[in-house]
Amino acid sequence: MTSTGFTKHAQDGKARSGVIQTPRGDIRTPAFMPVGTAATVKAMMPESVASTGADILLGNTYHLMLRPTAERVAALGGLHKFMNWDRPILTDSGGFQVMSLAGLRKLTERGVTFKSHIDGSKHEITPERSMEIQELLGSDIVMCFDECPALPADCDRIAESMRLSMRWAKRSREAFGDRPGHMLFGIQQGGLEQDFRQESAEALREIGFDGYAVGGLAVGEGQQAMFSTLDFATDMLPEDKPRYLMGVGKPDDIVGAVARGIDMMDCVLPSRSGRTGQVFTRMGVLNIKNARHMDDPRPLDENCSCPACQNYSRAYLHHVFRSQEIISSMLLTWHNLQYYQDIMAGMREAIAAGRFTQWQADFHAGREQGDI
Ligand code: PRF
Ligand code: ZN
Repeated sequence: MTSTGFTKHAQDGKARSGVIQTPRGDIRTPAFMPVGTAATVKAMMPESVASTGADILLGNTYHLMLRPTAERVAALGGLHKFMNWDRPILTDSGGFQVMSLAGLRKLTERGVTFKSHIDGSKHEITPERSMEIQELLGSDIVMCFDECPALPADCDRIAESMRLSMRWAKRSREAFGDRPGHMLFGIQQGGLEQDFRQESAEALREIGFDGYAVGGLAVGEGQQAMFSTLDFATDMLPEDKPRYLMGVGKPDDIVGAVARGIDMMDCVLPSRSGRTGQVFTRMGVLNIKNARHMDDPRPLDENCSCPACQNYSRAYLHHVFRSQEIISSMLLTWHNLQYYQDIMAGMREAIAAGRFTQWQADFHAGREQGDI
């Protein structure tokens, strides 16, 4: 079995570029992972997702265990075969989604029991069960089972929750065992508090993981607080392992996170926004629903290589959005994912060339032109 690893090629300030090696192919970092919650990146064919430059997708334990079930996916040959994506897949462990999506739920030392948001049926996830589900799915990068409170939350609640997640991290590590070709990532918690983040990082380093995620951010604290926390949180994690900021974010969140030493991110924003008509461009955000696009023959972004920009006018995209045509979601999602991957590629090149500071300045200047 080919082994896994992380090779850092360049560093510029705190920003790093490199490669995560897996038997299913390399992941170039900094990496953005499109979200394929229900075994599909909504409105996209897998080959189209790959064409944007995505090396890895994110899948979800919570959704797939409820429907179609992990056992069914395993019987059909695993998630990669099931959804026709042969590159790496990272799966989230379920706890965070239970807390944000499930109905009635109960948290104990053992794990979490909850009612499905789909049919109200009762389920349990423990660290051991989460590891089993992620193995059944065939995930390449498995996430520890964790838990995190929405912010603001009081200090005792944040500390208690973080310590529970660290005990679950140990159980996740033991249940995962030794699986060559697969990686297990720990998840740092601890809210915005430096000492809790430190305690969490030490607990995870003591256990030992193939990569380290920063969890519990982008949960209502705002960008400034998130950046201030990242200013110290990433430094607490091993320098020679990939660092993953979970569930982030807007384009400027992503750039700021990379500047603070983050290597991987995921977010529903580019794909979800594609379906609601919000379009990300080098010049800023536009909403295709707006009547001012009705007669506009220009593409969304002159400099974008995606099919929406190569072949269609803003006027057409406005029309199909207003008419609720399926192609609207397809084209806008494709464009947004292309834009996110272009940002990542731009950052990787700039870091390698030692000009990341200039790249950041250009990125911010481009978004302030206002004429979109
Ligand atoms: N833990 C897990 N998944 C997550 C988060 C977390 O803290 C977040 C927080 N932004 C998003 N997804 N397991
Ligand atoms: Zn485009």
